[in-house]
Amino acid sequence: MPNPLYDTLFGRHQGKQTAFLQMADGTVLTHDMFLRRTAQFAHHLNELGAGPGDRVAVQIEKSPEALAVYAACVQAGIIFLPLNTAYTAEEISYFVENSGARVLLCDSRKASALQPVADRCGAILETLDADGTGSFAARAALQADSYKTVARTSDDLAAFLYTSGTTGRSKGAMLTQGNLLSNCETLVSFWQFTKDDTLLHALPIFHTHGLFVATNICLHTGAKMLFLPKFDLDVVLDLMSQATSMMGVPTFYTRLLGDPRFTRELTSHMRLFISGSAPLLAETHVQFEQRTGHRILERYGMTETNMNTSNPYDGERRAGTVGFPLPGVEVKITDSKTGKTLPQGEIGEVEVRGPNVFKGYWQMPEKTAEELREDGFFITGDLGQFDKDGYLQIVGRNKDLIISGGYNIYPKEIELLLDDAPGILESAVIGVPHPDFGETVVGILVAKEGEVLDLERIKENITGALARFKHPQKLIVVPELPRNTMGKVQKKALRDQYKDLFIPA
Ligand code: MCA
Ligand code: AMP
Repeated sequence: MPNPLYDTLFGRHQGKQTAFLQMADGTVLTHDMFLRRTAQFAHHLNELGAGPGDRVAVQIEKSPEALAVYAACVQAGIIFLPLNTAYTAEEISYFVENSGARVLLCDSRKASALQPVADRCGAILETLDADGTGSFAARAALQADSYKTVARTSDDLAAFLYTSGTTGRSKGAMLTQGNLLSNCETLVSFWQFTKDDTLLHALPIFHTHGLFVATNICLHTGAKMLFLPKFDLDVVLDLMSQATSMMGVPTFYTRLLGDPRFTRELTSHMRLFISGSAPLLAETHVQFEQRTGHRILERYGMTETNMNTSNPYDGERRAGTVGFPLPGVEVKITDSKTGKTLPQGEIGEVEVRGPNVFKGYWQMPEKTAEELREDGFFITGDLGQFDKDGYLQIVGRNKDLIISGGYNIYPKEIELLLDDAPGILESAVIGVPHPDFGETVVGILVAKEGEVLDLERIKENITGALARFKHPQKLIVVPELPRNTMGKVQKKALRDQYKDLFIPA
């Protein structure tokens, strides 16, 4: 029975004894070992009551086990819902409840904090640790190591990825098998990946970049992954000689450039460096070429769409641009108010359409209708323009979003918490330039009349509620927020005022 995503990424490697995953310590996993584990996981998920169309939420460390849960969900027709390992129990609670997940898998260190969440949401909690232990692994080990793949069509849902919203409420982007597969096939051929590649994989696998771009491409081609739990500069430098290619967020590349061990010699054998998830400064692009002789290939994507545009593999990779629409993907620049297509050279809203574009937001028809037009174009919230040669430049955002080290942070979520803290009249959260993360979070606070704010206490309130990467790096108290004549807070004025906070003089 066909299951296009499983057959293409996993099934085709059945029985192969080639090592496709290599850990930092040199241990390897073959396709055969991996797929046997996958089958056991699929059986156990069924045993826990999760079947086709159900959601399984997963907050586990990057590991072969985490990848096998993904594979098991695809094989069993279950919707895979990966969650950032930095999320707090409070954040996880929303995702489990909103998605109606039947099973929640977590690291055993988090089990006591997440058990009440699972109980409240009616989900079954099991543990799975990066070393292969945990209740889920132990019970799965008792299962058969082959599994009858559940039939699926391209239109069936394969994954939910939650993306925050400007209202502060996260939305579950529903991605189909066809969305993931079509994009993966396009990228394999566009970036010329083959089974002979070895990808230095230091990205997390709970987001599009590390999972549906990096991992899917390797699974599709049978390329090997040097599978690192996180971006550790020493380890990355150490393993670079074994790789042919690397994908990363701009912070990876600025950190590499900051180290004298990163040289032309170290990278001379490399085929390809790809950057995305956040803007790569033209300056970084130039420095990278001067140091290594390689031109980074920058591409542009979103959770809702996977990858939309890419600089060419052969041909000029133009700094400060995200290249051309990928084959099969249409991109247009429109007037935000009228929706009409603008002439080349004008700045407007970036809209995209293609087989890569998601199905909509889970149980949010109004939100879906606001962003996904009836004719299939998705309004990205990014502002861009095409240059005279057809390269797309992302020049800004029409949405209130901060991207820190490749992670998206929606100010509203933090503002809602700050506004609730004792003594605060109102707040504005902004992103300011940061040398390592590209942008970082700053909270601007106004106290209620006669109140003196206890900033330490305010920070503590945030700690329990929000993942660490969302915490403001600085809180600043001001007498009032700048507003325009309509009374709207002028965040641009605040960003201009505080733009040098983290930039060394
Ligand atoms: C970690 N910290 C951060 C971030 N990451 N703070 C702000 N922004 C971040 N991105 C905090 C930790 O909480 C900790 O705080 C301190 O920094 C050091 O933690 P550590 O784990 O050592 O951090 P790191 O390993 O240095 O991580 C930085 C990183 C990582 C390597 C840039 O954030 C990363 O791998 N980012 C990639 C994100 C990504 O994959 N995005 C793709 C989204 P403290 O010390 O105070 O406790 S998909 C997407 O956007 C679309 C589809 C696309 O186009 O790809
Ligand atoms: P996410 O919602 O996590 O999928 O993040 C998607 C957003 O990341 C896009 O809407 C852009 O704002 C941003 N993004 C991704 N790639 C790039 C890039 N190469 N240049 C600029 N922004 C990017």
